[in-house]
Parts: sequence; structure tokens; C-alpha cells
Amino acid sequence: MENIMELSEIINQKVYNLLDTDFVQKCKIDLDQNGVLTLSNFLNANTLKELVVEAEDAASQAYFTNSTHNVYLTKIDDGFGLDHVINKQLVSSKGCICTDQIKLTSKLKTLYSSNTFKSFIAAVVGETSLFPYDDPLSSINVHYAGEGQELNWHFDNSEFAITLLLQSPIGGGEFQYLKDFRNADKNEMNFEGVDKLLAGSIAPRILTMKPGTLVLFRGRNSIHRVTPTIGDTKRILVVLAYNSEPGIALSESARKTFYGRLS
Ligand SMILES: O=C(O)CCC(=O)C(=O)O
Ligand SMILES: [Fe+2]
Repeated sequence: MENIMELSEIINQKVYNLLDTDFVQKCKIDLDQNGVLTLSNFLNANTLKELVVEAEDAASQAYFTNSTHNVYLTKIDDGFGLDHVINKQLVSSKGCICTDQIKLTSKLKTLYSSNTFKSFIAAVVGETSLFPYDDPLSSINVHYAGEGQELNWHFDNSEFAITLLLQSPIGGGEFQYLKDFRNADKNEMNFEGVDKLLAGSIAPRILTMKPGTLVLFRGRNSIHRVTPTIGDTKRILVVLAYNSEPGIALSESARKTFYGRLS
């Protein structure tokens, strides 16, 4: 019960009752049909303000990466030419702080570990239960994208991602995507489609989100990107990551790449 009390201080409980089974069912159908679920004003106004201040305070500790990657987030494949789309290198640049840099008293930690919240997400994504990452970095990340910084086209490795937008830039910072653009399980990589998209001849869909919105996104087969920030105001976004089994850490190479450290 104490969980429900804590949640009521964080989320907009007038609008969202995570224990309402009809609502949970509706969210599940929404996610299954659209590959994405957006709950606007998920965070209440006070929480949003508090989390923006907290994130701005921590921004100077962020680890900034300028990484190149292909859309599949895989290594160079020698079986293909360097000019093939599977080897096409894109640049992403953003800053990130990790779980261990977030205050213990932060509402992000309360929300992340809330049983009610975890049960809600598990039910919507069709898992029996959810567990935190077994390393001190990967469960909660805050991403910062200042002027000119962007997250380039990619498919996620994970089945689903949960994000909370805290602050939008004046311009840019747009989340663009194409649903079911490959089939990873069938190993269908859609080279032709990806090639056209990168050449600019396919118009993606745009997901509009305002600060305070919770987004649940199935990014394994839906290609997506965030366009470069325009202006002085950073885009700030929280990623909440869970596993379907306990005891799983993010790989050391991924931690090195994204966070610049292992612990
Ligand atoms: O910044 C976003 O809205 C999406 C982040 C994302 O796609 C990712 O972290 O893989
Ligand atoms: Fe992604």
C-alpha cells in the first residue's frame, strides 16, 4: 500500500490509475497495435519541476559520447562492402548520467522501484515480472542533448524502452520512427528500406511528446531517431530499463561505450 501512496506524489493519479485493469488492458492493446504507447502528463507538475532541477544540477557530471554506429548497432560486417547499408556509419552524440549519479531520494528511484509501476509496465509489455539491471549504472539513465546533438537512426537491442521526457528543446529533438521496419526474429534486415530512409526518400512518422510524457516503445523492429537539438535549451530525457530476469548486467563493452566506465 505504501507504494500507492508514494506513487500518488509522483504521477498524475487523477488521470492515471495503474491499478485499473481496464486501463491496463487498453494500454496493452494500444502498444500492441501501434508499437508505442504515450501517456501525456504522466508526471504531475511538481514532480516534473523537481526532476528538471535535479537533472540540470547533475548535467555537468554527464559523460558525453560521440559514437558512430550502424542502424543495427552491430560491428562492421566483412561479408559486405563498406558502402553497404549494413556498414554505413552514423554519428550519435549525447550526454548521459547513470543510476549511481542519481540521488537516493530522487522520485526517479521511487518510481523505478515501485511495485505498482513495475506491475503496470510488466502487464502492458506482457512479462510476468521485471527486474533492475545487475550493475550500478544501467537501470536509470538521464540523457542530455545540447545544441546540435542527436541520436541517429537505429533499432534497439531491447524489446522495449520506457522514457520520460523532462525538457524539450526550442527546436529539433523530434522523435521519428517507422513501425515494423525489419523482422529481427526472422533475420530480415530490410536493407533496401533502410537505404531509402537514410537517403531521405521515405518520410518517417513523428511521435510528439511534451515534458512529463511517459513513452513505452517497442524499438527492436521499429527504426527510430531523435533529430538534432536546435537552440540553447537541452533536450532532457529519462530512460528506465528493466530485465525480464534477475541478475542480468549490461555487457561491459556497452557500458564502456555508453557510460565510459564499468562501475
Ligand atoms: O531519446 C529518445 O526519445 C529515445 C532514446 C532511444 O531511442 C534509445 O535510448 O535507444
Ligand atoms: Fe532507441
